[in-house]
Amino acid sequence: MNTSNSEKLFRRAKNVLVGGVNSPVRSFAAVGGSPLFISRAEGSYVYDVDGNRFTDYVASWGPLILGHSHPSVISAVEKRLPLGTSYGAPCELETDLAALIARSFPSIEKVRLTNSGTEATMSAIRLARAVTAREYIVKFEGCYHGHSDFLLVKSGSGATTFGNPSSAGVPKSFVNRTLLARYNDIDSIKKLFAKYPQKIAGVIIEPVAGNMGVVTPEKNFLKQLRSTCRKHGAVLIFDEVITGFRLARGGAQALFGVTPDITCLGKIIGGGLPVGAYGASGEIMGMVSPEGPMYQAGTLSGNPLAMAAGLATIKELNARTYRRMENLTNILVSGIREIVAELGIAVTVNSVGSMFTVFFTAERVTDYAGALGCNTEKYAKFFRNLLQNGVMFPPSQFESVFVSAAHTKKQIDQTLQAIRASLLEISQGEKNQKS
Ligand code: KE4
Repeated sequence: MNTSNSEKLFRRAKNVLVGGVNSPVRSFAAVGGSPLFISRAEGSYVYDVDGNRFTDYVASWGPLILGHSHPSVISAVEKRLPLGTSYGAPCELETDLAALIARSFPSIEKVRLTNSGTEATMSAIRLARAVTAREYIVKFEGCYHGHSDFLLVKSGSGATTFGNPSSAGVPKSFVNRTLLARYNDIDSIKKLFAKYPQKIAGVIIEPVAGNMGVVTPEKNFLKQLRSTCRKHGAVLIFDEVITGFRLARGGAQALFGVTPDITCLGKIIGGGLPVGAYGASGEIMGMVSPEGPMYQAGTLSGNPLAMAAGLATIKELNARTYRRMENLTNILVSGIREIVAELGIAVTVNSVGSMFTVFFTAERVTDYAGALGCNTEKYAKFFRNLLQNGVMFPPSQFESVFVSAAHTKKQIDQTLQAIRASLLEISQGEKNQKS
């Protein structure tokens, strides 16, 4: 596969962009090789600057649930563009998106829109502290909630991918109020509440983790978390930046029937343009400026182009679309399980809705330790083989694969052929090593 133009552009990029990228996980540093520079994307395909076409399962890390350049999204942004790009003043589209979010999430009465998921979760933590007048927060090992200082502790996604789950540059004083619990282990939470009585402001969790790779909550875990937080007067924050409008129109909280106090959103609600949001009851959100004493702001928050793209995206998401994406995902995941069983490769696949991860381990992956036990070298080889076979998975073991509404059964079948060829090479490599 010729990638000479990408390599040339990467060399140029590295002169002025740190690592040649604007987000570390795009650098391919975890999987080897030079990152592909994309020239255009349409439907479920991305095209690199060397003219190679790939069936895309990164979906810009989640936002492109309809696939790339969906006609409704493009047309909505094209119609909006001549009216201006940003006003720094209220625009009706912001109310329209906030109202759509509130209609989709019964736990949300009022919303604040931001420009990223990081801003949304950072603000939600500040809000939990403002509401409770407490200082400690709890996050789960392996969950990633963006890069605000106090949440960069044993974080997943790129932080784990590059071996710095607790980042340099974050003073100890910034994280000494951040406590860590273990995913799917309710006792680890109960112990923290016992050790820090009346001190924990909030608990933040990815209700389905996407940043260890996909890790699903075990039976009753979220329900027990909900009751434990309520018992101790702590705010429960669902970080649904990935799962919001991904797993269902009402996100993971609809799927699992557990209601958080604050919900964070992002990705899909911007349709591929910069966005984030946090929302809760009117009472809780009443703490946020200008109604209340908790300050948070943003020059481009509620940007009309992002609002137009987000509204157009969500309007296309109906029960039939979700069912179709889930059916295609189940075909893909079942096919992978059959292939690895036939080839005798140690792989576990975790899957929910239209998101899944292929973990290179024989063990179940139910928490961060399980994810860290995976063979990331094998994942890297699998990733590179897939690229050679025209399929783009996320360039890290600790991310989610996303099926979009643009994928077809034919493409899923083709992807399974590419996966078989990619895994066969690994299996043969293992056999050669043994002989
Ligand atoms: P952003 O600040 O990147 O918009 O959102 C941060 C965030 C918050 N919460 C969850 C659950 C998230 O997954 C994210 C960001 N996700 C990563 C990929 N897993 C973004 C990709 C990247 O960092 O380049």
